[in-house]
Amino acid sequence: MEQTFIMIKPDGVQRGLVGEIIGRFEKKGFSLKGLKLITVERLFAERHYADLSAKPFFNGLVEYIISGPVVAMVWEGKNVVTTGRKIIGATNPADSAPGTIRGDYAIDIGRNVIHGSDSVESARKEIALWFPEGPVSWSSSLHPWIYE
Ligand code: FUP
Repeated sequence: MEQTFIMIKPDGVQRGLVGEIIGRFEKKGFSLKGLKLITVERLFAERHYADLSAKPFFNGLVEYIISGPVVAMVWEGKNVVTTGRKIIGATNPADSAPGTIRGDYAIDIGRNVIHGSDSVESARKEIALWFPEGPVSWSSSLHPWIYE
């Protein structure tokens, strides 16, 4: 089953949005397979965002990510990468639809509350980086009520 890496950024943690965000993924029917509250170091944040290292906003982005604890998670389910991105909403909250996490809780692109992997391949890399010990292996007893 497909997995994705979801991170509640420092603003989401500071603003008390952790429960709300986890609830949205849970209520959708996805399964939580990894979860930790962690403050990462600069080099780690730079590795996570390595693809963006040439962008003018890179340093500010890294400063933001290391400014406080984040909640790192692995979520599993059918099409969870694409559907997770839909639940999160467009990168710039000015364009995120109401009903999405960024659409409901964010205003500025540099404080957009949450990260979600943009492809199955990125998810694989990000899960390996953030969860070197591997996700937790368990099976939800709700599966027959969620999948036909
Ligand atoms: P996303 O996949 O939605 O997280 O978007 P990107 O990978 O393009 O960007 C990663 C993060 O960089 C965004 F969540 C916010 C930040 N960013 C800026 O601060 N300014 C920009 O112009 C673009 C992105």
